[in-house]
This record gives sequence, C-alpha cells and structure tokens, in this order.
Amino acid sequence: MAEVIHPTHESGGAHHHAPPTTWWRKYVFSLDHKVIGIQYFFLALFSAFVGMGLSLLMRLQLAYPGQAFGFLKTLFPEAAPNGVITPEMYLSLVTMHGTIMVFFVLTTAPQGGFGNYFLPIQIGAADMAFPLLNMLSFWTTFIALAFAIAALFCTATTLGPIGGWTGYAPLSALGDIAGPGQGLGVQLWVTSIAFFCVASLLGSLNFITTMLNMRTKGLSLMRLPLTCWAWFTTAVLSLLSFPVLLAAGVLLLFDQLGGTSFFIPTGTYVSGKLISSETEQSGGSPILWQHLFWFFGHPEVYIAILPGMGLTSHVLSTFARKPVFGYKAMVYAIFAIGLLGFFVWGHHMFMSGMDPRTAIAFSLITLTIGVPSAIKTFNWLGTLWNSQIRFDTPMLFSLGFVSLFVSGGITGLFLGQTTVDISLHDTYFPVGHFHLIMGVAAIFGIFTGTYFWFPKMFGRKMNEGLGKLHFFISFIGVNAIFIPFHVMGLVGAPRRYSTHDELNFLKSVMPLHRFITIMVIITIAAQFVFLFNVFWSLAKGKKAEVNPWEATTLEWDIPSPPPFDNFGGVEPVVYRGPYEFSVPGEAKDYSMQTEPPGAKVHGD
Ligand code: HEM
Ligand SMILES: [Cu+2]
Repeated sequence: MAEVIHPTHESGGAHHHAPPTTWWRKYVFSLDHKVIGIQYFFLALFSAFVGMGLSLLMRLQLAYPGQAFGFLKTLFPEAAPNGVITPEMYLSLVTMHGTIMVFFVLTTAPQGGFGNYFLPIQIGAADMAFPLLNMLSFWTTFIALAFAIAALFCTATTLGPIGGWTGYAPLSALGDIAGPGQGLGVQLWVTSIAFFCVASLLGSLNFITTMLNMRTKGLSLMRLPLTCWAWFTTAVLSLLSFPVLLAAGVLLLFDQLGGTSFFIPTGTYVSGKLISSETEQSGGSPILWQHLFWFFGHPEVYIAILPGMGLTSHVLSTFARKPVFGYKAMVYAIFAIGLLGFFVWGHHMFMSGMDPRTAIAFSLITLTIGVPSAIKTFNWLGTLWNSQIRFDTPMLFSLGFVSLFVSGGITGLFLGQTTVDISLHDTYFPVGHFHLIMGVAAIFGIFTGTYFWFPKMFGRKMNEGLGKLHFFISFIGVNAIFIPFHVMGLVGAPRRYSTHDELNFLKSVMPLHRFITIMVIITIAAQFVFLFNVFWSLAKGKKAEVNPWEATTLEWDIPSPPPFDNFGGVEPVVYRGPYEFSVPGEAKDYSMQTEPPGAKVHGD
C-alpha cells in the first residue's frame, strides 16, 4: 500500500495516490476507480453471456420437450442423459440463470461498473473516497462469482441447486434429501450470495461517502447529474438491504451445516421421510426466509433499475438537446421510489397465508410506487417534447428503456392487487412482467451506458451501424420474447416447469413456446454483434474526441480516456447545473458545467 497517500478532504475533491508502477497494480489489483469500473464491467459482461447461455438451454427444452440434442449428451452426460434435459437439470438452469443475471449482471454493471468509473469524475474528484475498499469490493465480487460457478459444476446430475433464485425454505435448508444440488449446491450458492452481499456493502459505503464528501467546488447537490443521484440512492438501498440477505444466507448455511433449524418447521416430511425425527431439526419458520429474502428482494429490483433511470434522464436530455424536464421532481422521485421500495416486500408473499388486511396494506403501498414512477415517465416524455432528437445508438437504447419500463411497469399494477395476483402467481405472467421491467429494461440501461461512455472509457468510438443493428434486433426481440410470456401466463402456464406439453389445457401454448425460442436465438445472435462491436472498437474504433456527444458534465471536459488522476491534479470548478442545453442567448446549444457564467445559473 506504500503508494497510497492519504486523502486530504479540506476542499472536497483533493485526493491523491501515486500512479501504480507494476503491471499487477495497474491492471489487476488496481486502486484506480476507472480500472475497477472496467473490471466490474467485464465481469458483468462475462456473466451475462453465461446467464444467456443457460436461458437458451431452458428455451430449447421448453420449445422441444423430450427432443434429444447431441451436444447436450456430450456436455452433460448425467444431467441430460441421451441428450434430453431432465426436470431437475431444468430447475437448476432456472436457478443459476436467475441468480447470475440478478446479482452478477444487473447489480454489477450499472453500479460497480459505470458508477465506479463515472461517479468520481462527474463530481470532479480524483478517485473514490476509499480506493483500497473499492479494490476489495471488486475482488470480493470476483470470489462470489467463483463460488457461483463452482455451484454450477458441483453436482453431476444438475447444474447447481434446483430451488430457484429465491431459494425458498425449507427445501433449501434440508440438504441433499430435498433433491440433487440441494446440499453442496445450495451451500456454494448461498456462500456466493454472502460474498456478494459483503462486496455490495463495502461498495455502497464508498459511493455514499464519495458523493457526499468529495464534490468539487461549485458542485452543489442540485447541480449533480441525475446519474449521481441514482447511484447514490442505489448505494443507500444496497446498504440497507444486503445486510438482511447476508443474515438470511448465514442462517441458511447454519441450517445446512450446523444442525440449526431457523427455517425448518416441525414435522417436515420430504420424500416420505419425517425430517425432524432424522435430524432433530424442528421448530423453525420457512416464512421467515421469505420475509428476509423479499425484504432484500424488492429493494434489489430498484438497485437494478435506478442507475438505468438516472442514465436515461441524462441521455434523453443530451440527445434531445433540452434540459431535463422537472429536474428536482426527478431527484425526489428517485428518493420516493427508493424509500417506498422498503415497504412493499409483502407483495411477493400474497400466497403465503398472510392476513388479508396485511395484504391490503402491502397492496396499497405497492400501488403508490406507481406515482413517482409515473412522474419519471412523464418527465422523460416532457424532456423529449418538441425537441430535435439525435438518434444515436445511446439515445435509441434510452428510448427503448423508457418503452420497456412502461410495458413492464403496467403489469406491475395488475400483480400488485392481491386478488389478481392470486390467480396469476407462479404463472408465466409475473415472469413476463419482471423480465421486461427489471431484466431487459435494466439491460437496456447497461447498453445505453456502454454506447454512451465507451468513447470516454476507451478513447475510441463504437461502430454506429452495428450499434443500430444491435438495437433494432434486440428491441423487437425482447418484446417478441416477453410479451408472449404474459399471454402464456393468462392461459395458466406454470413457471419453473420443464415441460408444458403434458396437460391438455397447455397444448395451445406450445406453438408460442417455439416462436419464443426462435426469437431468443435471433436476439442472442444480436448480442454477439454487440460483443464483436465492443472488442472490434477497442482495437480498431475511430479515435474519440474529448466530447463527441456535445454533452455538458465533467467527464466530457477531460481527455478520452481520462488520465490516471482524472483532472491532472487541477480541481475543476463548476458554475452551472448539468443540463444546460439550448439556453436562449448562448452561442452554442450546450454549456458545460465548467463554463463560467455569463448566462443564468440553473438549479440552486
Ligand atoms: C436472453 C434473454 C432471457 C431469456 C430468454 C430468459 C428466459 C428465462 C426463462 C425461460 C426462465 C424460466 C421461467 C420458468 O421456468 O420459471 C427465466 C427465469 C428467470 N430469469 Fe430470465 N431470461 C432472459 C434474461 C434475463 C435477464 C436479463 C434477467 C435479469 C433479471 C433474468 C432473470 C430471471 C429470473 C430472476 C428468473 C427466475 C428464476 C427463478 O424462477 O428462480 N432473465 N428466464
Ligand atoms: Cu417486489
């Protein structure tokens, strides 16, 4: 640690550590928030392709149940004997797909990746408040991913545990008797989650401190880009929700390994065996697991989507050449969503035998989240209204984000009503709902960030033609995949079933299953276009100017890529709000935050 000179905080942003001298310190165990951001980004990119691969296997099975695939036989001789995916194998695919996507893609890329890279720069700081902690957060996330990958390979007959990403007790607490992958598989899976919780906790402390303490001169709170508000609120949500999941995970591990029974009730029969007589484990509450899990789980969906919301506001304003409509309302809406998100977890438990009066309370609070969400949506439309839109790839993905957020959000209003949820619960309807809103909307946020910031991060532009191709195929693809999920849900197709062709009433959904799988293959192909674009542009992309999008915030004032300490030791001074586009009377249609006044000052 010799090269770290400790921060002096008098002026908020003055903070220096000397540049690294060895290869290891530069690229692997780096303290530089930019390197760490890129590490998080690539970890998420890798995980996204793993998660996507697992979903493709599920889709093959759902569209062609019982069909033998030679490559499956070779790859998984025991989990897919004769090339046919077993129901247990299918369940493990569901589990690991959900886990990897939620934790290692959606929680990792927007916050750990882009947040790490751009929060310090957008507030005019040289690094995060605690660089060493930042490095530890990344490597703890890496260990978490290693455990998740180990869980994939620890049982021959499955690809990990089979209880879903929600790991409901008591089956997750009982060990191998509850099914293949439920012993060692669950232990590795929950260890992975525990490491992930610790990493996110450390990261959130860093984000909160950095944003509150390290803003440069003139950067008052109401002059912060909305991206920063979103990362900050996300960090607060992480700080308050991950500890609960960590505690639940440790208790689950005790149940698995230590003979405790936090989640194992008296008189549990599994496969005809009375558990409590075998193991003396009794007296616990499986519903306790659901409370702890969903107390984390609901804020988690906002952890996934808030950074995308902040970025969408930012990008819509930049490419519409107009100030964000209702800046303050947007900040308060982010807070409101974050706060209300802690009081609605019960909407995941309407089926758990909860008192109907409690359910009504959860239902009402859930519906009130529609208010700040609608404020955000109308303000996005307000920003676009009467504007001269530049349709570059980042803008297309932001518009896609708004569209997916609305289509996914509307069905949330259905599911938030107890009476409607009871009949739709555990069908494909919620699966369609959450894929649109938290799955692909958040992924579109990640794509927006990639296309928007790539020139700054790597000093080269991504290819626009390939970017547009990627956008159009993906946008049509995800709608063609996930809107039919709702239809299947209304027909009654149950989720987490490996075949839908055994019951007569479901025969009608089989053609839809095949259609969806074809769309999945096309959409996945488009993701390889994206992957190619990333790596090709890294090597061969056009050199990027300092400010290719004619944007206003601090990152567009410094070279692409930024030097080691971001601002070359000079503390930038901020004179304006972040979204001064098309200000009447100004020479250009944008004024950078660092341009001294002359014109009116926005915000304050
Ligand atoms: C390539 C696009 C994707 C496809 C085709 C896809 C497909 C699927 C399928 C078929 C299921 C299983 C449904 C069931 O049997 O219950 C599933 C579950 C799930 N997916 Fe995706 N998915 C995709 C992307 C994502 C993304 C981006 C996320 C990120 C949030 C995600 C999160 C989940 C979760 C949390 C589950 C539930 C797992 C569980 O029930 O435990 N998926 N997905
Ligand atoms: Cu929820």
